[in-house]
Amino acid sequence: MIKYLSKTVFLTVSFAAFSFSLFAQTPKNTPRTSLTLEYGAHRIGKRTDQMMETWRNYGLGQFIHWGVYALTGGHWDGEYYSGAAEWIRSWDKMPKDAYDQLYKSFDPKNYEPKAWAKQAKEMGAKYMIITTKHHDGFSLWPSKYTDYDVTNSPYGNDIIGPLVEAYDAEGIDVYLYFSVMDWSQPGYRVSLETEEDRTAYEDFKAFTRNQLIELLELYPSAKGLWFDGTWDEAWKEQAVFADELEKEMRAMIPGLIIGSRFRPDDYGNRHFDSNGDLMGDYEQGWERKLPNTYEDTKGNDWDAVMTVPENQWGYHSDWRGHVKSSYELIEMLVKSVSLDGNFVLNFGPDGQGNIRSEEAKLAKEIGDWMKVNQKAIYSCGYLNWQKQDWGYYTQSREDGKIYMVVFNQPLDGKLRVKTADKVILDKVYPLENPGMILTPELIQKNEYFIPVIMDQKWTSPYVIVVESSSTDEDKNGGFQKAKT
Ligand code: FHN
Repeated sequence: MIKYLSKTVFLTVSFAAFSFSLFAQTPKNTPRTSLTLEYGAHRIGKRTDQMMETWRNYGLGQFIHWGVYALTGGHWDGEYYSGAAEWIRSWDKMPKDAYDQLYKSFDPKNYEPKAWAKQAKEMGAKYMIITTKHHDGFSLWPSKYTDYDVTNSPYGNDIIGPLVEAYDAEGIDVYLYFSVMDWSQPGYRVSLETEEDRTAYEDFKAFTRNQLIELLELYPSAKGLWFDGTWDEAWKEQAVFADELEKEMRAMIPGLIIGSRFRPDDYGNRHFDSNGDLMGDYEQGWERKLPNTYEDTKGNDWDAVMTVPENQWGYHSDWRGHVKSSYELIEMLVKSVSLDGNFVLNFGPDGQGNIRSEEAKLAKEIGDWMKVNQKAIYSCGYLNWQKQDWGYYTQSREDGKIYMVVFNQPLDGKLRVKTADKVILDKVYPLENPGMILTPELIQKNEYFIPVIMDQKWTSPYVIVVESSSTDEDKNGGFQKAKT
């Protein structure tokens, strides 16, 4: 079957490319042709089970990138590496042999997963993603299938188990990041050019499967897997294998969540299959960027993973360029929730297991904001009212309350609101002061100004709550529809 598939891939690649150019030019709402796919999306539309509902309602998550790359902190031999710190092995100024010996110095004396989990909880994270193995292949758990793991470092102990336990204890769901790309494995290939490549890659696939099953056996409280490093041509030929493996993993942990970065479809397409349907439980393509509109999300579940500097995931001791402020990160969080997504902020602890002070400060500032405003984040999502320049709407999936999160205070103190049709504004008040009732001023049908008190000093983004109901009658001022 694998052989058949790889031939098929070659024969059909031009057809697929042709179809894609057609799709790209197909105007919205025009029915398009459907390819018959054996390994495309498993479902059309969102998962509706409880576990996925929990995922959807997280709002804020934490990512942790940690591995032996943290020991170099983005430098080698006195020289500064300007790429992402966890990629330093691919830098021609760092000899690969030197990198591959780093694990012999991996002994993070200050690793305290309970402290990390407490800090994440204080920040308001509801889930976290930990790099069990990044592209270098160093496994942070005791793996039976490789010697390149934490048990052969001076630290000698499992990193992942105590971390899962600590985060579970804080009520933060854990997701296991796993890079399929693995520079440490002899069978790993970028592409399969020869029979020898194909034979070697079969070993690599068996190894990958073994490690994944091992992870799920060792840490069964994990809620999902967060895949990476699946863009190689070799992996894109593995639709049959990946589909079987995904089914096997899902059978091990009911409700397991796997995003769109794992499987390729019959034509080697990832994230979205050749018919444009999402593969996996949520879209995983939002890395260091956010969608701008709800249309950009195609109505799918999604999360965005974000670095504090421009592009550093693992520990880099010398952040250069723009470093995001908590204000910017809070805005990204709110924007994500307003577009039905989760926002995941990355942390890169140093080689000793310390969370750097800049990240600790951001976590504290975000946490302080969340303590006051979390109702606008947790269990909230998209509202179809026209976006306004003052900020973002979110709406509670639990009780329908609407939250206006204000980042730009209008100079006249009036927040413009354009509702959907047949909506009545019942009660409007600041989240921090529910007793202060604000009276909306009708401008025209479905459009209001909400006056906000100007003598109050706003030091951070604030939230106005709108309780509303809908009516069948046209009560909003009785304006007639314009006839054109
Ligand atoms: O190459 C990696 C990168 O180092 C980092 O792990 C990010 C996190 O989403 N993922 C990859 C690129 O997509």
